[in-house]
Amino acid sequence: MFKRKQNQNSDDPQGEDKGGLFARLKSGLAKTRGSFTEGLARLVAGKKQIDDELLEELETLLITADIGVETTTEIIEAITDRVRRRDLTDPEAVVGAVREHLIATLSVDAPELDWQPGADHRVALVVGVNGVGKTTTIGKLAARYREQGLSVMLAAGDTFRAAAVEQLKQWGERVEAPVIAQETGGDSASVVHDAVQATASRSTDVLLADTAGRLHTKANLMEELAKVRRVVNRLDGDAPHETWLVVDATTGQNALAQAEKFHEAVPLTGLIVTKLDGTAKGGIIVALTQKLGLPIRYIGVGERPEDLRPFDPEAFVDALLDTGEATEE
Ligand SMILES: Nc1nc2c(ncn2[C@@H]2O[C@H](COP(=O)(O)OP(=O)(O)OP(=O)(O)O)[C@@H](O)[C@H]2O)c(=O)[nH]1
Ligand SMILES: [Mg+2]
Repeated sequence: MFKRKQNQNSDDPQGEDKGGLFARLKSGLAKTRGSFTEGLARLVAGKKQIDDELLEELETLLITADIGVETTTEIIEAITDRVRRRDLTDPEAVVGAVREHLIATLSVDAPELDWQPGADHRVALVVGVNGVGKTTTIGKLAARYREQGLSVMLAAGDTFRAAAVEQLKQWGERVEAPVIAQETGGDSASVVHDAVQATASRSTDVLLADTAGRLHTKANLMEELAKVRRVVNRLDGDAPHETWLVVDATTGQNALAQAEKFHEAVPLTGLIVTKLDGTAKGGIIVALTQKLGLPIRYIGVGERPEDLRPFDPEAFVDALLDTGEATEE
C-alpha cells in the first residue's frame, strides 16, 4: 500500500511546508524526471514479461540519465537475477526495483548534520570549480542556519575576484551574519585563519568559508586549497569539520573527475549538487555517490534560497520517479 506522507503541516516548527517543498523538488527535477519517468513508463507499458529487450532498454535509459555504468550494471544484474529466480515477473514491478536500488545506493552511512545553537562550533569549507554555485550556496545555507537559530559567520576566502567579497557581504547583510574579509589579492588561507579565530573568540556556531573557483586539473590551485585546509587544521585539530564540494549537475560526467581530484587535495566530507533544475541528467547524483562513497548533503533545484534542500535519498528518488508524495507502508 502507498500512503501520503503526513507532513502537510504549514505550522511545523521549521516553518517548512513539506508538501509544498516536495512539489517544488519535483518541479525542480522536472527535466530529469520528464525523460526518466516517461522512459520507464514507456519501457514497461504493455509488456507481458521482463525480457532481454526490456532490460537492454532499461540499461540505455539509466546510462542516458547519467546514473553511471557501475550503478547501471548493478541494477541490471540485480534485476536479471531476480527475474531468473522468478522473484520479479511483472514488468510494472521493475520501476519499484529500480527505486529500491537507487535509494540504497544514495543512502550513504554518514553522521547527521544535527547542529545545535550553543554547542561546539563548526567550520565548513566550501570548494569547487568556477561558477558551480559556491557563493550563492553559502548564502542560502547561512539563511537556513540562521532560521534554525544558529549564529553564523562567513569567510570571504575567495580573494581572487573583487566581486566575490561583495557578493558574500550582501548575503551577510541579508541574513545578519558577520563577514570576515581582506582586500582582493590577499591570501585565502590568512582570511580563513582569521575567521576561524574570530568564530572561536565569539563562540559562533557555524563558520562557512567561501573559496575561489578553481580548475581541478591545475595542481598549483589545488595545492593552494590544501594549504587553506592545513592552516585551519593547525588552529583547530578537528577543523574543518566539513569540507563540501559544490558540483554543477549540468556538467554531467565531468563532475566525477572534479570530485575525485578535489577529494585527493582536501578530504571531502560531503557534496552539494546544484542546478539540478537545469539538466535532464540528474542521475549524476547516483554516479557521484557510487564513485566517492560520500553523502550528498544538499541539492540545489533553483535560484531561490528555499530551492537549496537537504538531500533525502527517498524523497529525491520519489520525486525523480514520480512515485512521490507517498511512502511505502
Ligand atoms: N538554476 C540554478 N542556478 C543556480 C543554482 N545554484 C547556483 N545557481 C546560480 O549559479 C550562478 C553562479 O553562482 P555562484 O555562487 O556565483 O558560483 P561560484 O561557484 O561562487 O562561482 P565562482 O566564485 O566564480 O567560482 C549564479 O547565477 C547562481 O544563481 C541552482 O541550484 N539552480
Ligand atoms: Mg564564488
